[in-house]
Amino acid sequence: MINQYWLMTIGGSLALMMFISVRPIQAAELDSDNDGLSDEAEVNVYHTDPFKADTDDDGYKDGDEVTHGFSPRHSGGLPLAQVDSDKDYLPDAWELALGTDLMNPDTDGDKYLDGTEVRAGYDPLNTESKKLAKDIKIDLKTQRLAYYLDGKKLEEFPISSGVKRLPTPTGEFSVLHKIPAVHYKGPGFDYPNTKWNLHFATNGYRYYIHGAYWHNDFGKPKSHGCVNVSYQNMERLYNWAQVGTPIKISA
Ligand SMILES: [Ca+2]
Ligand SMILES: [Ca+2]
Ligand SMILES: [Ca+2]
Ligand SMILES: [Ca+2]
Repeated sequence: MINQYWLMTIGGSLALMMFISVRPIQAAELDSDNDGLSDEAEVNVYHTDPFKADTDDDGYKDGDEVTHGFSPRHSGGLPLAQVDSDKDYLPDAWELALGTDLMNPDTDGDKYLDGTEVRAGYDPLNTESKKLAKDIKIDLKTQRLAYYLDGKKLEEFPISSGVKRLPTPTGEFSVLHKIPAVHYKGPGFDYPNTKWNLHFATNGYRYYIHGAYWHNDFGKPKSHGCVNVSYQNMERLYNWAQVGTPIKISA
């Protein structure tokens, strides 16, 4: 009986020791430099230094930068949406949203760059020619636009839709034409060489989502019916959108 008791106790202790010694090695939970990102995520996802809380020496911790949408790898408060660490035409913010590797220009190894695949609507994580759905959603109440690949949000930002007297149409549309530059002109306005225009409806007027360089009041209605987007955000949306990409505008 005594022997059995000791055997059970020793067995239990061994099991407990193994449990204790195995658990802390789970790297996903370890945050060695206490910057809010696990060692595993720093090494495999963000490509930051797991033993240095402020990888780019700009005074902000890696985790805080990521939480607020800034790159922990580039100093100077660069938004993740404006950084392309591996030069594959896919912004770091989109790589993180899609689960591609922001330091590998061809994550799935099929000889097509991540950004090239996404722009053409293909899955950058699948070597087969698999198409992914693109969606643009505009909420006139909140004056915000968001766009998605395969249901994963790539970006969201404020817009300016039509004023009360010249409202933006609501409903389901799609990109009909992509036009690099348009000269918008009418009573009381004249905006030559307006960049990045996505034509989505014609109803007496032609309605576009387009860049706007003549104001910075994004977040409130301002236009003659089009959807105004800042130049900073519109270039990426324009290059990503394809003829046929669905646009849903809700009131
Ligand atoms: Ca860390
Ligand atoms: Ca930093
Ligand atoms: Ca990449
Ligand atoms: Ca690829």
